[in-house]
Amino acid sequence: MRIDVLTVLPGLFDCFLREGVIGRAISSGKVDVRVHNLRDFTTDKHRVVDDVPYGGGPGMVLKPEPIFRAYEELTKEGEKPFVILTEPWGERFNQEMAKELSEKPRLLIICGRYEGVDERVKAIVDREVSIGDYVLTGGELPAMVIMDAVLRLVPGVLGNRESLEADSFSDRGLLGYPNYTRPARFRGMEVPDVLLSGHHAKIERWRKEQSLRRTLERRPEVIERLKREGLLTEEELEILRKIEEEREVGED
Ligand code: JE8
Repeated sequence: MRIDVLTVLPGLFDCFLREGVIGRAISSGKVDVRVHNLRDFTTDKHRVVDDVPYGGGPGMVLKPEPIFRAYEELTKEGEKPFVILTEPWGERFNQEMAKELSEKPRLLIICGRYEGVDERVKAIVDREVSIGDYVLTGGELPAMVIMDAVLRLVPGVLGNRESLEADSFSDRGLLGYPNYTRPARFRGMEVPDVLLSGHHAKIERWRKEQSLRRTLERRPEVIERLKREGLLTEEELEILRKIEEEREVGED
């Protein structure tokens, strides 16, 4: 997979693309990520990328010309990229979108700044994406969030140390189970005995129960949806009945 990123702040991406899982995936050549400075696509001496908004109002708007020039330059060779624009009111990013994007051969992520991009830029955008209902100072962090969630799904990127199988959200939106590692007792807090038992069936059952319990507590709407769509196994339904009975007893 190749990802091109267009931004006025390329330096923000340095550590993200050098460290950790993403850094290793790039250095090993499993993925190709290229960050482009929008100012390199200006033609004036001062490398101007923004201007005041028509109609007045606060702040500045990113001009369309440098973005279109960059798009035309970057799409001269190779496959046409799927173009993403990060902005506060875009389509909400989630695991399903991450999976969909991870299957595309090439992405171009345009990072807005200031008050955003000129509306005419949307003519080259395939999807406007938001990472949540809060306002950030620009589109670069959202671009890194999107790249992190997408690239980890590219085959070969996650090594043996990480695993997709037990991925929370990937399993029908269920939340993950609690994790523990050594020591078995830390400041009076014990690791659950079942995890020390070596009994894999019991451990799997405990983890399933913890995942359902956590999802019921924090995302009850996910449990309701899975029930409605018949996407829970008999074992999971039985566990949920037990949890709900415990809660009723606890409330009496
Ligand atoms: C951005 C953003 C995403 C999210 C993304 C791109 C470009 C006062 N103004 C600040 C209001 C409009 C946005 C201005 C800052 N900004 C924010 C985001 C985002 N994806 N989930 N929150 N914020 C840009 C400029």
